[in-house]
Amino acid sequence: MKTINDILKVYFIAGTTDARHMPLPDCLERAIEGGITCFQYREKGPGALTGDEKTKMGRTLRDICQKRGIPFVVNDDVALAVALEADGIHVGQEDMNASDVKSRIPDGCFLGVSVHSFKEAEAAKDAGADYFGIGPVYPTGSKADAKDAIGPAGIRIYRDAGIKMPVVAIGGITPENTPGIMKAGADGVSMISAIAGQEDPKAAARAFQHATTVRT
Ligand code: 3NM
Repeated sequence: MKTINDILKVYFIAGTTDARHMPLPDCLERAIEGGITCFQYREKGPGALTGDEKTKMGRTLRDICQKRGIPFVVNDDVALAVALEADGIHVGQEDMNASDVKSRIPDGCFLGVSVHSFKEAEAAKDAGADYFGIGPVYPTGSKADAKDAIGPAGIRIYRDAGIKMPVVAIGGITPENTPGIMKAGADGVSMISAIAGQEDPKAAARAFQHATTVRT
């Protein structure tokens, strides 16, 4: 059985506007062929789908993930996560209270929380988080309100503080900078543009799969 650490390894995140060279479902199929270990549907920003269109897209993406045995995670939208019987939900600090979310999701649906400090990490753990998303490690063009980049050292401080929660790093991550992030103590890397923005999402995903397993 897959552990949460296995799932976090190459954690692809995207919404419809992030897929630059093809429709998102095609991009997801190719990313799966390349070896992603998890997919998060994050429909945000200008041009994002809403309402029925969002639900319909979510169902299409969930079906692709289900068919290929890849965990399907919904960003921030508990009602959608429950309706689509998602494998997981991810929430940011601004978006929703993690303990509220925990109380509304079924047993077996895992909970990821974005954290930016030890205090937030403790609160997320108390709320029942299954993993932390920590970033931005590097500057990102994919999130309008991203904080300052913390570098791999910003991941290591959580490990040095004795925090053992599974961690996925985020923000400006490429196959090239992945080994240093893993070495700093991350269990996996998550990315939007480095897969969704590429002409060949399969090759991009494969490069990440390789970069998370090489020893430095
Ligand atoms: N959250 P890219 S950075 C969704 O710091 C998200 O919490 C972040 O996109 C955080 O891989 C980010 O294209 C965007 O840099 C990541």
